Amino acid sequence: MKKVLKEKIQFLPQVLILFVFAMISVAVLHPNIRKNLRSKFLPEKRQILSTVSGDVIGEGQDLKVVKVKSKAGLFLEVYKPTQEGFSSKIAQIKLDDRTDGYFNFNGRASNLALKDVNGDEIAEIIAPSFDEDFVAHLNVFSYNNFTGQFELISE
Ligand SMILES: [Ca+2]
Repeated sequence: MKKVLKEKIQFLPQVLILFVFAMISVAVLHPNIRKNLRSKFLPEKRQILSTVSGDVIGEGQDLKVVKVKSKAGLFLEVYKPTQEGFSSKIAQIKLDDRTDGYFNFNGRASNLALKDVNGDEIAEIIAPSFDEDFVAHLNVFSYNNFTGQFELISE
């Protein structure tokens, strides 16, 4: 009887190791746990939804407009090419809505487009989105030369 108890105690460290190993395996294999662990260790996921190029500030140079989705919401980012061949971010605009949207642009479904809508010969950025009630919004941003900012000109 005493011998059996002693053997059980001897096995205890091995059982503990097995138990810890099993816990780690569950954490690695279970998608939800893995997702939670990953979100704690990795930087915020950034998804590029769409990219267009055009002269959106009227300087005769094509700028790159990127529609981005991240945990913080929907964003438009505007990049200007530099002489060194890189591009520098000149604007980051946060959209009020969090869900990407599409609209009919020149007969095609588009989630980002450039078009001069106010007739000043400078293209506006058109970025559709959906609000929490799934109501579609067509966000139109125009560059203001005086403030150096992109301003929402649609409702
Ligand atoms: Ca315009």
